[in-house]
Amino acid sequence: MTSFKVDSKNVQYTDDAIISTYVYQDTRVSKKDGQLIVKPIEETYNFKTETKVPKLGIMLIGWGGNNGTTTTAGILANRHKLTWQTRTGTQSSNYFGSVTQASTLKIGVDENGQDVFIPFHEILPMVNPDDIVVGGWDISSVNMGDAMRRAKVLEPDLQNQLYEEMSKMKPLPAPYYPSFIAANQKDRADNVLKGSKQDNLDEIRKHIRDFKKDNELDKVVVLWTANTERYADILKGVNDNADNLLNAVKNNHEEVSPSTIFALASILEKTPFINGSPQNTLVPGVIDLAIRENVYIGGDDFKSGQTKMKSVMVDFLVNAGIKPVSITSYNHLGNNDGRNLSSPAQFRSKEISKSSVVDDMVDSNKILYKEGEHPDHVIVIKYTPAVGDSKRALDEYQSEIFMGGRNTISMHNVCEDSLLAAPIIIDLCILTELMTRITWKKPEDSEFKRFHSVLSVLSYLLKAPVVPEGTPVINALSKQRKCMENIFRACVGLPPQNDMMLESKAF
Ligand code: NAI
Ligand code: DG6
Repeated sequence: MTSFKVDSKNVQYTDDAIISTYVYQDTRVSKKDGQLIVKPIEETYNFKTETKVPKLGIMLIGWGGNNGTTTTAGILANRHKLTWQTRTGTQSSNYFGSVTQASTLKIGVDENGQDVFIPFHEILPMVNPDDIVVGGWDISSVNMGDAMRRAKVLEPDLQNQLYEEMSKMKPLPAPYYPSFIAANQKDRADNVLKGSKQDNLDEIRKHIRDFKKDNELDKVVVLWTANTERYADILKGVNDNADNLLNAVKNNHEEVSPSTIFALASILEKTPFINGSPQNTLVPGVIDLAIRENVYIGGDDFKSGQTKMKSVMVDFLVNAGIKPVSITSYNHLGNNDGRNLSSPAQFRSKEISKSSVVDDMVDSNKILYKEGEHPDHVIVIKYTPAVGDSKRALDEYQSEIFMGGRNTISMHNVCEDSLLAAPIIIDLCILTELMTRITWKKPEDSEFKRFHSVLSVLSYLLKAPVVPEGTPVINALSKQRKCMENIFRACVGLPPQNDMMLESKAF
């Protein structure tokens, strides 16, 4: 159970669930005679959260890469409470950068008018990352100990402490269809599944079943953190719906990518699937199948550094009435991700996912932007081997200010890319698992049901959030966080965080 209890008639705690009644207050807008008619509405929902935390396993595709090894090492280091020596002193394990593990949320105000915060992960019962069993696939056969050394991300003393345990972990073989990732990755591909695409799909399904059984897991989440692929063409009769896509796999169609094979295998095994890279793994046929099988999917592309800043900076500028007219973003990095992205088709996938990240903020302000107007937005990524995983991001925001003036903000951001991504991977898996335990209904319904299969509640962690068809994409970071926080508050019968603080103003 959680460290707090809500004392309200809207919440019921049973032996195995928290059941809440929540009145959703919103406004509906229509237009009449050129005027907006705004109507407050109220809808009552019931939420049920199963409180038994399962034994969770995560299977990472691209396990032997920088993100895969760093995530695994991070979980193990925390589990064993390791400390290690660095140039500047002793460092202990932590989950900094994880919104569930290292951020807090305000639960209320005490009798002295002071805010009371709890760790984010206490709002509802969540899996402790220390307990997660990690496994996965890689087209490279290198064991996880050597793969961690190859990644050159973690301090040598920590690597040495983890090497023995990690070197016993071996990535499962994976499908390698060379046209999807850069030609410069070919040398890594020595752990490859043979046979047709259908054989590969069946084999991966078996891997998921075996992993679950061998580790006595209650649940598994599968997450793609392998190389960025090129976009797959969306073809009528091939990947436009579930049946066509499953047929295309049977026919070994060339436009079915490895990541789509993994997504299909996961969905058919009733296992949630998350895409952490920018390519269009979640083609219409995958989304269709997920809805049909009632399985959660999420994507695309982890939102780690530069884009997180962008979704804060542009939100701030536009909400301050300042008009960004150009955003020019450079990256250079020297890890294997950067090497893969030096190939044009793979760079294009990343360019697409990095380009749409301010659309909702720009579209929200018709005072600053005319219909269809958009800031210039340029994305450049260069491969510079010498900087390794230490990505450098340089951004220039040029904005129009009062009376035609110009304001230029420049940023230079340096950090180890995988140390930003690993906590995001952990959050995505923990939150996805939590969502499998939350159901909802209207008071008049007899049965609780799941949310839409496309998990847009994960948007905070993703650069180009995939959302249910016809629903808005939200990129602004503060809104994305509020959405998560307020949904979880609703599950314990609490109103949304409103920040009005009337109690300290209305004396
Ligand atoms: P990496 O290149 O170090 O690791 C990728 C791994 O995937 C490699 O070990 C490779 O052998 C493996 N791989 C390639 N194709 C595969 C397949 N079909 N099946 C199984 N394994 C396969 O890259 P890194 O740095 O770990 O990044 C992984 C992905 O995450 C990239 O697509 C990157 O763009 C994306 N990403 C990374 C972010 C970060 O901050 N590090 C943020 C956003 C996205
Ligand atoms: C170069 O852009 C490498 C990429 O994998 C990025 O590191 C990744 O997409 C993170 O991007 P961002 O914009 O969230 O920092």
